[in-house]
Amino acid sequence: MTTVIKNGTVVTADLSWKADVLIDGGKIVEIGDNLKGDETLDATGCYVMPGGIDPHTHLEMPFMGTYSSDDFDSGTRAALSGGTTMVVDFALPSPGQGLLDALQMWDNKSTRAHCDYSFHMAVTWWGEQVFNEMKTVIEDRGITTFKHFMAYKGALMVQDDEMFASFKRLAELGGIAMVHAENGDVVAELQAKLMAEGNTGPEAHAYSRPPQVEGEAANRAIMIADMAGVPLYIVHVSCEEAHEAIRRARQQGKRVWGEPLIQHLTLDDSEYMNKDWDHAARRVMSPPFRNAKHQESLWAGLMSGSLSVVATDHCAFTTEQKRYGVGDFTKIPNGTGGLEDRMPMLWTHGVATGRLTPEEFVAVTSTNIAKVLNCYPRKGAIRVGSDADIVVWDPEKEKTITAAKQVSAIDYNVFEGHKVKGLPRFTLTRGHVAVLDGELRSREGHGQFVARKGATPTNRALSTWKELTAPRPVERTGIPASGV
Ligand code: DUC
Ligand code: ZN
Ligand code: ZN
Ligand code: ZN
Repeated sequence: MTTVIKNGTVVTADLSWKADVLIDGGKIVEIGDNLKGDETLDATGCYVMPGGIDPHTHLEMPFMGTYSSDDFDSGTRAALSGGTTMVVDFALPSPGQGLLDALQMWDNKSTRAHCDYSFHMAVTWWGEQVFNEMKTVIEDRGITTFKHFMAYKGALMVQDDEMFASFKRLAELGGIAMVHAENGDVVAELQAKLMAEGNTGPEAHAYSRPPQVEGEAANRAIMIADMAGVPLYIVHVSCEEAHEAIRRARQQGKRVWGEPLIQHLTLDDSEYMNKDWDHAARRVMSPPFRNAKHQESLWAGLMSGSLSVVATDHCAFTTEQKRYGVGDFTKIPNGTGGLEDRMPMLWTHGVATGRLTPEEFVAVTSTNIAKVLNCYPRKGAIRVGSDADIVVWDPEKEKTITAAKQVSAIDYNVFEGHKVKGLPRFTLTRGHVAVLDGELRSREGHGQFVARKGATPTNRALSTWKELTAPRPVERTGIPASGV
């Protein structure tokens, strides 16, 4: 059965034009005028865009003594309802656990996915087994992006020597390094000091993770990546200090990308001052929300191209889970939701305000990350031969975000009460219409794993440059006799 999307405006990262889109067998087979199919979706007044890709989720993630509450079932349903058609989740070995072993756990969880997905691998410890398995993970499993936590001391954090060893291995294997950039040693000291002083509430979470801890770690990771010769992707960039480091690195020709989150773009640190403990604790995530100065920096980064991708770090905990940290803010599970709201919030606060063009919106929600991850143009494109992961976007459709109507499994929404204008009329995952006029008709298990290849064009360019500029011995004519 073929499906045709009619009368819409196709919007890609570099061009918009009026055209119909014909889909067969889960792929886009034709783009043009007056196309016909067995099933017709009317896109009059709408933009026909590549479905969103959220490259940063934690679904059913074991963390801080519990599991995040959205799993691959509710999480990917939430994604589709908001126009996101692919998620990339972090497979997280516990310290000492092998990479392949951890992957098996993520394979088991992800069988429930309603949309396509891929994984990043986390390097949470270092040893010969990790070194060896990295090759298998990249070459046999198609997972090429490896995250390093510079925070969460005593749990997920890795030291500089471990990070340098891992980065060098990735450079050799054609992988990409990712970091959670916060100085975990300093955070641990600040947490202990705040607690000792009786600063136990959720606001102290923000005090313990000032922009300096993020800026320092971002700079350090950039320098270590440069010395290892590996491209670097910095997740959840929340402040000017980290953005500045990325901006400078990119201007110097370093291969670095920065990823702000929709939460940091649209919510600020005044949330932690709320008199209601639950309200504040529900917004505890790392890095924490920042003030308007930092938010403007992030927006400017998206507008100028120094920041490349908008994600969510979707890691949803219920109010009950958040209350593990009553009396001790360091025990509040870190994480907020956003999968369902990323696209409408970014459209409302980005495109409708004139900060972003529709084409730039497509770039930062889909195309840029598809290129970084090396799954473009299968994903992130409206193009003949691409997967029919498509969102038909109605710029006039409005709603007020509320937990009462969300798909996510938790009992609140950090964007509660925000009005959004710009929502999916249809969302298609490999041709299957998962959202039809706002109604969710997704299928559990429809989602497929997206394997990716390493040695991307960026990897190859960087390794060529590093080889060309590597230290070489000077060839001398007259070498004096040894002095001994
Ligand atoms: N930050 C969060 O807030 N949650 C999950 C992991 C992370 O780095
Ligand atoms: Zn992180
Ligand atoms: Zn994360
Ligand atoms: Zn808003």
